[in-house]
Amino acid sequence: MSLSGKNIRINGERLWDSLMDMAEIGPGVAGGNNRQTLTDDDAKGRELFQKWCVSAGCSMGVDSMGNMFATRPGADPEALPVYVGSHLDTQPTGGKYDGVLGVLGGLELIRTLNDLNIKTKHPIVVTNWSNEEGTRFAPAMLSSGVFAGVHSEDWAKSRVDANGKSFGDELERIGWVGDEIVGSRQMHAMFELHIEQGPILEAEKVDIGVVTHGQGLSWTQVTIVGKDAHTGSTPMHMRKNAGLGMAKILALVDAIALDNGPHAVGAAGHIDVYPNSRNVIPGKVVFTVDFRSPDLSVIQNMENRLKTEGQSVADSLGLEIEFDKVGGFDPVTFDDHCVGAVRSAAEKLGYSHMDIISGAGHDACWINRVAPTAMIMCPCVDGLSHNEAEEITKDWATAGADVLLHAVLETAVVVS
Ligand code: HGY
Ligand code: MN
Ligand code: MN
Repeated sequence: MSLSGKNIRINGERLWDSLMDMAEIGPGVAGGNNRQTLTDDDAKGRELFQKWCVSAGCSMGVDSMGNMFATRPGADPEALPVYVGSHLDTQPTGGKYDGVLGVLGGLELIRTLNDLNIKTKHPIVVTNWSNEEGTRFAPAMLSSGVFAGVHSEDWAKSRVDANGKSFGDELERIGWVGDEIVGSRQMHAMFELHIEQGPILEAEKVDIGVVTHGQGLSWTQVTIVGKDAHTGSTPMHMRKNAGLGMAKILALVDAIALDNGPHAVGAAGHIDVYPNSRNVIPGKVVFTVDFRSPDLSVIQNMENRLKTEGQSVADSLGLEIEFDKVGGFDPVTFDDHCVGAVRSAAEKLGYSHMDIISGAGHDACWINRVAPTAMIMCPCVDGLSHNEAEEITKDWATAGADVLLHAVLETAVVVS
């Protein structure tokens, strides 16, 4: 069948309806989602996704990290599959589209091929990667990292949440430990559709981001120990105020990122203060510094400055300080051929497009280590994400899924 290409599009209404149906599961408090990994809501989202995939004629596979794989058979069962997908887990105050667009955009691709009775040589597999966010169990992209051989399965399953529950126990509890060996699957290629989570595409009035690279990430957990004491009766010169040490170091993190601008960024999103009582000087604080840059040497320099200058801050205040690397990955260069398939799909479909570096981390960043990989991005309103007000337009979602469809058709080879 000669695919003219231009007239084959996904069903944007159906995709949007599926996004809205999934958003009903694990609602937030302000219109977004709180469907954190391995919670009962995550399990419900998995069940709904599986139900949809089975109705679309896919066979389901699940590996021992709970990664889900829905396979649409190809004409050549020996041909390695083309994978698409992303993640269904969300931040505690997450949006409806981060990750979910990539999973349901992949499902919509399958539904469209079924509607048009299109057969591809390579099978196509839609994936839901467990615990992309890393908010409940650090680090982010945990299960795609195990799949890519970056983390051992035992280490990953030993990661604990704020209540001391382990990934392995929680995956068992929700009943999503699969029988496949994680990482045993071979891929012909992988494409991940994702919202940009930044302001560039919207500001440039461009529909499609052709993601050539992903910036690197570093998570350093900082523990500062001082001494709990009375906030009223303890003279200032006698205090060992861990909170003050943290405040100075958070200002240092901002300065380090700005000194490495314009592409470096830095902040701390996770902060625990102990005992966190209004009239007790904090005796201990634990926080995670998130540094990112497209340049690995810049990330390393930022980490080194944090340690040396953070240590001086602690020494000056009589505090103990510890730095633990709890997550990170090097900057990523995606596969030229797959990136080319994304770019030519956007061109063929007449969508405006531009090359872009991903500011956020994604499962594709790890899968790029084991298979030719590329990403497609669509804009998001005000560049906002990891916020319940995250928003995209139906047109943006449709354009992204259309480009995903055609990039996959080019790679999976249409036979009829
Ligand atoms: O942290 C990230 O960049 C991703 O959203 N997990
Ligand atoms: Mn994401
Ligand atoms: Mn996210």
